Amino acid sequence: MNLKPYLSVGEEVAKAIANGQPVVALESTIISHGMPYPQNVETALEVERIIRENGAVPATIAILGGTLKVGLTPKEIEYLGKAKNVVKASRRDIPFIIAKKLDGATTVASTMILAALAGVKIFATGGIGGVHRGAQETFDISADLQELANTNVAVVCAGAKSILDIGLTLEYLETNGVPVVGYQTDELPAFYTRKSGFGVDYRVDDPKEIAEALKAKWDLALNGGVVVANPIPEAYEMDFDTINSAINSAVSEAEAQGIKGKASTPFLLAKVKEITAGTSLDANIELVYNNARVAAQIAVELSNLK
Ligand code: PSU
Ligand code: MN
Repeated sequence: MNLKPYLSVGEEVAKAIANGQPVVALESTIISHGMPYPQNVETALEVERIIRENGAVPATIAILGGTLKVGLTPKEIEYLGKAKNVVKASRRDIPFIIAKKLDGATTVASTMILAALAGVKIFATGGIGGVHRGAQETFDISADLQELANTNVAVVCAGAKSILDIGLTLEYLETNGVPVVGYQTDELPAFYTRKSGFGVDYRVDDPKEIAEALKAKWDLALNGGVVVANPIPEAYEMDFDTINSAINSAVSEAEAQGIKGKASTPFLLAKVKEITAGTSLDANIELVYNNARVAAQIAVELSNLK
């Protein structure tokens, strides 16, 4: 594969990868479509700081002017956070964003693809896409799940939001052989809350044990990703009923307005934030910090095993 014309890896990230040092990938749809300015940029920069503090090198990923970038500069993060014409880029979009020399914010799926191309194995984000409620009618299933089935990157997230059908999301992951690991929990967290009513496949309390499982999985060519579900810290958890009633209203409004396809997830996130008067955004930011910390710890352990 000749990546040279397409891929540009930041200097610090390239050095770390070459030396087998720990690197954590970060997505950019959360910056451009998941949070408003300026909190999006502040959060993205703070996440990078937390990853460094925990001994790893951050690699924020996006497509800029048609170039696949692994390791943005703070200036590029600021640009993405303010820019208006950034395309939400999943797997299907990548070749056309390259050909048209556009800016693209990478979802979980496309961040995994770019991370894997560069050789980055651990990725921290807020939440993954999944099987949407009503998918039996709409067929709305995030391409993130198919990517997790195929691409060798572990995604540290705060579980699945109940804008999704969590039960169906878990079934889909099971069919595709994607392990769902609870970090220090027996129960899958539901993003804003620590509980979802659904269990995880394995509880693991120690980043080293997760690293050992990842190494074994990929040594054995059991290709695909792993979901590491890390509950939001108790202090920032939202009230279960408050957040669920906000999500229910957001889902009804999306249906009423006929919101479909790639617009669906950003619409729901923005609505939930509006209904909760911004408290969901505060929770969202804190859980991302928490995921960055754990992802860095896993990346450090994985680099020690090699
Ligand atoms: N969930 C969040 N915040 C986000 C996303 C999901 O809490 O920003 C973004 C991620 O980039 C994820 C994408 O990969 O939405 C999923 O979009 P879709 O459902 O269209 O695949
Ligand atoms: Mn979708």
